[in-house]
Amino acid sequence: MSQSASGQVDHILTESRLFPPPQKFVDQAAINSEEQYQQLYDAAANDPDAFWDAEAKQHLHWFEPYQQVCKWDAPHAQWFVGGKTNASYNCLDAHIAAGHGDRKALIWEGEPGDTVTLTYAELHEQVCKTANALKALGIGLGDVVSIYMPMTPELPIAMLACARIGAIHSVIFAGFSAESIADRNNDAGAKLVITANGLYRRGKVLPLKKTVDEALEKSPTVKHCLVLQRIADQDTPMVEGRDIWWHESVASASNDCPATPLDSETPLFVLYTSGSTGKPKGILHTTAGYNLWAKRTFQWVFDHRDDDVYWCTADCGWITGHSYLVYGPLAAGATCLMYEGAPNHPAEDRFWDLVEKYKVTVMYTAPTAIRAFIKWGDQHVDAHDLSSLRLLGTVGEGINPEAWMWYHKKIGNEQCPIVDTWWQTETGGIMMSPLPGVTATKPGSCTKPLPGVVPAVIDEMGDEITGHNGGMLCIAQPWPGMLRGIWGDQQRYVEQYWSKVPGKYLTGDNARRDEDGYYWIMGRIDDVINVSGHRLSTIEVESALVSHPAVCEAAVVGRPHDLKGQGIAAFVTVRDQEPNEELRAELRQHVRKEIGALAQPDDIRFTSALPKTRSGKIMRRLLRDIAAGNEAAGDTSTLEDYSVLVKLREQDES
Ligand code: 6R9
Repeated sequence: MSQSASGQVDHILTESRLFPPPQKFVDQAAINSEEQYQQLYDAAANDPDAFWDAEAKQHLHWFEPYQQVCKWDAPHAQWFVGGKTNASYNCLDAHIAAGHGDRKALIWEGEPGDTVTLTYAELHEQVCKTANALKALGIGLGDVVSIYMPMTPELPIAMLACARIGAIHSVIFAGFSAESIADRNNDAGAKLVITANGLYRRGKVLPLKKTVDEALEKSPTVKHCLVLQRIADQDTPMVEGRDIWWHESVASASNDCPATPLDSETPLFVLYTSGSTGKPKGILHTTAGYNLWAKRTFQWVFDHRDDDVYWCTADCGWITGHSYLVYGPLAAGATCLMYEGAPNHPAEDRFWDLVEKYKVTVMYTAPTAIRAFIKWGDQHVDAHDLSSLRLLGTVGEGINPEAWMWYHKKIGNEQCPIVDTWWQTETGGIMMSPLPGVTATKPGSCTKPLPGVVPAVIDEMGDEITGHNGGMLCIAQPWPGMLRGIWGDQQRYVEQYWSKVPGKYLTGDNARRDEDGYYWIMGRIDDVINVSGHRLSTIEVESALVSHPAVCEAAVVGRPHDLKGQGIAAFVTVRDQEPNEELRAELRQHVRKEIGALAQPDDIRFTSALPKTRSGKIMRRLLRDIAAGNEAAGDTSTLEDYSVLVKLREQDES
């Protein structure tokens, strides 16, 4: 093997299994032929203005028409310029106007088992009352509202109430520290924080309001705090003049609150996402383009039908919760299941219990959850009837082919297509994914771009890679759901996304395109490992490890190596067995056999858990520091469980 050409990433793992959609699925799918997909794709690529004009007219409500479909002043885009719409109207009023007010919008279950069901008409009423309560607190057009809440119905209600009056929401994962909340409040200039007096997590109560109180000591822009009483008998000190109970102010508010006609480019929300170094950045999305992208990608990718019970397991604190629990499905009139708590409470079968109980038809979750289910054992799945499921989705990380196969067989009973959806906070919605009634899937590939998405794979010299090796994944044309900037830092927006490859959006991921035009995400650009001049992708080595029956999860990073430049360090969790030297040798041999000597890890460290973000992504950056024997540096605020890092460090010292 010669050294990687022009900084391309070598491709070493071959996955040749192919799964065409089951005929039963094809027969009922809205888009069910390759020709249909190609027609849509070509129409959007050849004449984007005409394509998106027709889409926007058909799929959004317009109080006033727009004058221009897309104004592209690179790298700044405006979509549906001069038009007036409202995302809350599109998600609620539009369905009531169409006579579907009685349709179920949200079916919610709390961790303790309490439930709430809201029809579109009922959700509309709650949103209107909440919007009026916000107005009474002085919130209006352009004001930023931080939302730090449990996964209760009031969370999407608060988001939609902001959208209804042109306030900008900034949802913060309920789990972040007081320091992180204050940072986000200050960066965005938030005027109000909405929270709850507590949150159930694995049967325990986390005192959210206490954390917010601490944050508010360092958040001078915040004037009020609206507090949901999630926990009945919890002592909750309220600050006179600042803190207001949700049940007092919302209950007494009027239910009459027409949606404000908002300019298409009115900011809808900021969502903070961690940079690999430095402070988190507030990704800005605006009203019309984002709403259209979330709605249409939802309909295309999940083949949405009115009788579906759709369940996205993501938290609203993550972009997936914004686009595929709130704005996409509600704009499409879907019935959404929402669950408050942990997947292993009271037992490891909670998700399957919910699927059976609510007859979920479409389920969208993350590889990290799938790997946890595998680890917990098949008996939890076997105890439930999952025959209502017709479609499965994943998002957040690459899915290792063996985890894909488990999802396909064990959860999908080989009857459900799997949509592996690649996208980012910045893209607003799904960019690449199979269309479930069309695309034959390959485990580990997000397959093809959606209409309107023009990907390009670029090498270090800035040239497009036409072969099958990997390079920087870029997007060559603006699309309606794209971010409009980084809050308060337009220069960082230009530098980070538009400077390295001129004229193209830099995703920060590496990818390769195979012989069939399928895309394979190879991990973050920063995570590439350079072994003796060969550039290897983390996911391929990880997938080779995970294909060994003893391995549950694997994270692979580069570490300094005297001879090779970088050596490979693998952090591995195993399924029900005690790891030992024999297994370590066997795993090295296994990787050698699967993908070659070059990719054989120099160190394998067994661990009980990997450091992850709150949305479940493995934080390889921290592992890199540990593998190199350094203190983990940089931002650790997004780490889900700090004790994992501490344990790994201790192991290192022992
Ligand atoms: C939606 C979301 C974005 C990053 C992205 C990539 C990784 C997401 C993926 C995937 C491989 C997939 N990622 N989906 N990698 N296959 N299907 O996750 O947004 O939290 O901003 O993360 O996640 O690395 O660049 P966000």
